[in-house]
Amino acid sequence: MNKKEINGHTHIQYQRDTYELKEAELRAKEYYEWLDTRRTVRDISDKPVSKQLIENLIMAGSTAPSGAHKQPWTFCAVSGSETKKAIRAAAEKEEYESYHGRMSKRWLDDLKSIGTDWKKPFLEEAPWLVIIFKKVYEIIEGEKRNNYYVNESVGIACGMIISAIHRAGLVTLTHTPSPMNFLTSILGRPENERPYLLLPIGYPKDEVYVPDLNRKSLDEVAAFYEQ
Ligand code: IYR
Repeated sequence: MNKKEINGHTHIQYQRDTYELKEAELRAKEYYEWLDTRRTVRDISDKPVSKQLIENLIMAGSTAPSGAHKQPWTFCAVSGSETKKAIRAAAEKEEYESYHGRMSKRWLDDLKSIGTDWKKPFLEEAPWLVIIFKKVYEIIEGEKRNNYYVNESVGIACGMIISAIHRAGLVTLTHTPSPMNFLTSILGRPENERPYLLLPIGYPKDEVYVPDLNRKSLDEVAAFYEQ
């Protein structure tokens, strides 16, 4: 493998697969069409999912690019029923408050078509909950060192684990109880970590319904500048 030194650090030659344009176009189209079959599913079956599968999902998420390659994330995977129960109780307590006063009328109206409410049975029914924590800083040699682009990095890692979940034929939903600091205490996370997103993961229940929604068209989501 070819190597070179940059600022005293070894760089290795990038080995890549490339495709002729026609093939590349087809691969991009197929990947888009496959990603477009993903849906957020709230009815998650209690059918078991192995720890090995979850480990590989986490590793897929952890391939995300990150500011200065600090990889500022911890994926906490919960399968223990007592811990799931505690998380559900705390999340529902917060969500109850949110749905009964903390969220605006417009927000509640926007959620009507989605059909969510303060009850979160998936937090106990799903075989696994993966809670992604962002590491705002690290302590190195007793010194506090802030990480870079933490929200961007962790958001990308979440996107990558979500696509890996879809690839495995499993389902998830992006649960954001608010406030979600109860997760820090229940999971005993250190002071430099903040909860970012909770993903319950499992098989869908046998018969599941999801909102009949449309995704925005290319025209609505993109702007091209070709001059
Ligand atoms: N976090 C709450 C409310 C909620 C907010 C949005 I924006 C959604 O798209 C769905 C739900 C909850 O998890 O119910």
